Amino acid sequence: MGTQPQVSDPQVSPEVAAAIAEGRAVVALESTILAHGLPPGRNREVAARVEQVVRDAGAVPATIAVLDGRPVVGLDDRQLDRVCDPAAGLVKLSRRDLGPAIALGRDGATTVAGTASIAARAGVGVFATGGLGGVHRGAADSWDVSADLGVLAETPVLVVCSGVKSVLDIGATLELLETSSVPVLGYRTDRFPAFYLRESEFDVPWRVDDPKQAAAAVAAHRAYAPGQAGVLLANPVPVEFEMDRELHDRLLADGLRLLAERDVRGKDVTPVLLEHFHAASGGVSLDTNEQLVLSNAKLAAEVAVELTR
Ligand code: PSU
Ligand code: MN
Repeated sequence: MGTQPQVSDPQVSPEVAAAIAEGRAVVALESTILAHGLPPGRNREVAARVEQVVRDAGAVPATIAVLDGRPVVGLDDRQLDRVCDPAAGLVKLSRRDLGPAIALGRDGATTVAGTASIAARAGVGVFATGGLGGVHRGAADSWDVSADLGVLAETPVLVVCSGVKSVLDIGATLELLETSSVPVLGYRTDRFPAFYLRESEFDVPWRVDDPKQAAAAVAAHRAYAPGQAGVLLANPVPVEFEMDRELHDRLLADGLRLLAERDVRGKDVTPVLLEHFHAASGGVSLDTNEQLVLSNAKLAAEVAVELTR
């Protein structure tokens, strides 16, 4: 066997590295939502606000991306500018894309799957985002199932999100999470949230009512599924920012039609749908999206703080 080329460790910012070394709370944040989920301008504002919310709750934010082929944990202001600049042309990186992107020295924004993999390697166990990827409608024909699900099953990271979008097959997504032994915790809810809406028609298997309970469940699960213990904490969008159901249903129907008409596939499906929601709702969906991300970041920080006790 020949010698293997050296693969470098992630570049961890000094602030994040110090927090990890001292056992203080750190919250990982993804960059696909910035580069491909929110429009230019707004994305940079959201990036700053989300980090501030994490700080206000007593944790250190670590936004993650791959820049010049180097996974970066804890982007600085200039790196955040770059991720949020459409002219920088970042590609979307799921876990399967990390190897090639690193090897070829590329720039990319990481999905939940990509971010969780890098976070775990850096020793960060709590992660906040907007929505998790899932099983797409019609997956029986298209086989379109987000890698987020498989990665969560194998990666010891808590993902705090507002459930999955109703553009997905929520029932099938929950079934796959059950098969994968990923605990799904509803935060102060008995129903699994549907991103823009506080409730889907599906129940959560477990409910927790404060960050302490959530942290205890994560710690106990980690002890019994070491090394592969992803957990999902599903936090509904704050009630005052929930989308009107009629508007939601109309956007959804139009969005699904658009996908079929344009024959959109693969990694483009989620960004195209998001863009449709933002454009067709005149920005209403953007406010909902921003507020749920802020709420998830705050909760993730609170749970991360509990986990350090
Ligand atoms: N769902 C959202 N907003 C997002 C995403 C999902 O409501 O921005 C992004 C996340 O980065 C997620 C990814 O990990 O899309 C899933 O993409 P795919 O379905 O191609 O696996
Ligand atoms: Mn997909």
